[in-house]
Amino acid sequence: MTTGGTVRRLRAAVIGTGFVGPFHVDAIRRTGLGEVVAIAGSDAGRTAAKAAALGVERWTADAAELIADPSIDVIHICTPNATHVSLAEAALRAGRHVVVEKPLAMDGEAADRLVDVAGISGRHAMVAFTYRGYPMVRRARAVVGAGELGAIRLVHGVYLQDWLAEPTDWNWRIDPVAGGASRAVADIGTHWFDTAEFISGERIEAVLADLATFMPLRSRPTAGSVEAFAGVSGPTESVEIASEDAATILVRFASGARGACVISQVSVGHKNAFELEVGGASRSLAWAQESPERLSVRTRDEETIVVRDRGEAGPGVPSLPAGHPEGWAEALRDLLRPFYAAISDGAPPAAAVASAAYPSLADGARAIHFVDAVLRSSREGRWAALDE
Ligand code: SOE
Repeated sequence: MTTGGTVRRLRAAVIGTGFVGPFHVDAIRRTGLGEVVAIAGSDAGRTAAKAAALGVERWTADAAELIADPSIDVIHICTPNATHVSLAEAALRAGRHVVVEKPLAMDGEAADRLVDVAGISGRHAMVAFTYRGYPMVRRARAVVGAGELGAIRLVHGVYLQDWLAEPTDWNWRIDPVAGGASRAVADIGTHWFDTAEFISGERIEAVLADLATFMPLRSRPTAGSVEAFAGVSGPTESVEIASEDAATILVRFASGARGACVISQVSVGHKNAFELEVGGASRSLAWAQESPERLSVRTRDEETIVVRDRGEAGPGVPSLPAGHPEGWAEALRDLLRPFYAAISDGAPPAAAVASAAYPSLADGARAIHFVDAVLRSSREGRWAALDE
């Protein structure tokens, strides 16, 4: 979209002002294709303060007001999990393009319904699988896609955090009404699942999962909300916990490849240790989020460290020169840019989805079917298929 030789920036609004919402504000601006015209949050005072801090002029405690505003092109949904589907559905029906945080929905059925709504809306809709935005994740996908590893045998790894390691740590993700039946798997296991499939090009068809709740009681603040990674202060009450602190999961791929992952938010000393290895018949390849600018590629007799160079930046993204570390915030920017470009260019949503220009709601729904299968498997003590 151009006006008088300049690109018309898409007008975006971000709903949700907790941990991730402000990073969406930043990433939208850094795509060069969008401007943030408004934010919405559940608490008027907190939202006003965030708007001031982020330099966003308009704010509201009523998300519906932004969804209904025809001058807004794109709505970002960065709210607790339980509200993703209703907000996304309302935004799509109102004619907005949507970016939805993961996990897309509270269960597979709701996720599938939302995919259908998106399909008939004629709007672009994506789920924020941020880790796909890392240059070396895209490079890993290209290496595997070029057949350099040979037939894939094993895909395995971990996603370990420690911000919920103490019974006094709290966040809405622990509350099943806001977060859902699954916690660690829904919150970060979905990233592992999506990135494993994105890099390996393989599809997980079944899981055997064992979920663990090490702290059956936690202290919940009696007032106010606590953002992810923030400490708790003020009075608390003791509540019983049903969702998992950690999960060990065996995975089986449609091709016959096998894998496993350990997902945990209570692994002391690990902040965001997301690691993935793909082993093929002739090479194996490994990526680790905390050293995101390198890949290790091994043969039987040598290990090569592949580093990010100029070629890995997304098209049009003003990425930093190699050697100037890029990380999570840049990955979100690089994930959003093709989405905003597709809207600006008037690309049909179906074509953008078919070319995997961005992670689609169908990709988001697949990850929810993974979560459902993990819960089923752990409950019933058996292998569970994603498409049961
Ligand atoms: C908290 O576990 C969290 O912020 C997740 O919600 C994000 O998706 C992940 O990228 C980092 O950790």
